[in-house]
Amino acid sequence: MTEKLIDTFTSRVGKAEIAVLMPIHNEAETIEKTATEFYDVINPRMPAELVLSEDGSTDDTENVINRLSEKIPLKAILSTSRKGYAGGIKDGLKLVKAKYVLITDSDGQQDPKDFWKLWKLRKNYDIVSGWRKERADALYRKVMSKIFQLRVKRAFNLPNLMDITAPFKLMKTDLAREIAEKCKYMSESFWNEFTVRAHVGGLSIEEIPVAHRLRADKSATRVYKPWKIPKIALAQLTALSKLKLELRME
Ligand SMILES: Nc1nc2c(ncn2[C@@H]2O[C@H](COP(=O)(O)OP(=O)(O)O)[C@@H](O)[C@H]2O)c(=O)[nH]1
Ligand SMILES: [Mg+2]
Repeated sequence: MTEKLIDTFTSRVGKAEIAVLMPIHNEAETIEKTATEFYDVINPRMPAELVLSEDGSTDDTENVINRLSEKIPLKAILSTSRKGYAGGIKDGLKLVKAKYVLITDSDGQQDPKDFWKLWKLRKNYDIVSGWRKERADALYRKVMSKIFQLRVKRAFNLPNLMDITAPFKLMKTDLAREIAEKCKYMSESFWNEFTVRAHVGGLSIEEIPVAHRLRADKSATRVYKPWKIPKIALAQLTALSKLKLELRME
């Protein structure tokens, strides 16, 4: 695996209170638009440390990020081998210097304007999470997600959260790092494991309704391809058992 770091942020901006971290895999069509949209929405009011965590892309993503780093200040980690969603987030968090981090998908499904709704509440809760009230995903994807979230909620006695896996979460960076480092079973269902560990650790979680849009390139999910569903479902159930076992043993 070869890894490359880009940093046009530190010399041009230096410091920021908020970082926006995006995991990226094969997003050549979307990443420029998504990152620029976040930059344009947050930057007029305060500097934002954009951190792009890319791995394993086989399209033009790397070149797009290289070019983008000349246009807007950002940090990026680019890796030739795929780390999975969880791996991308964990490695991206290592680059973050800001006190708070918004972790959001890079495919344009989240609306950057919703950031301000979460930001207002950052001091009231440990984690502020965007609830996709009207989720713009394929039906099979929504059903699968709902069923697994219900199982997770039941298994760990979680409060009645509406959208555990919402990929739009704001929290202190130290906290994000601490919980993410513990997550080891659910790579693709990362937010399920993350939320369970946060709950077990006694953290407060608040959900705020946010918009959810079609992918910016109108393509399908990078992770939950229909033909991968049986394998993913099995992996999720195995991971759930392992997590149960670990947390019961503590
Ligand atoms: N770094 C990294 N990001 C990934 C990986 N797989 C998916 N992503 C990113 O994670 C986000 C969610 O993926 P997506 O396919 O949209 O999943 P869905 O929205 O849950 O259906 C997107 O921004 C992807 O680019 C991966 O292996 N590594
Ligand atoms: Mg998506």
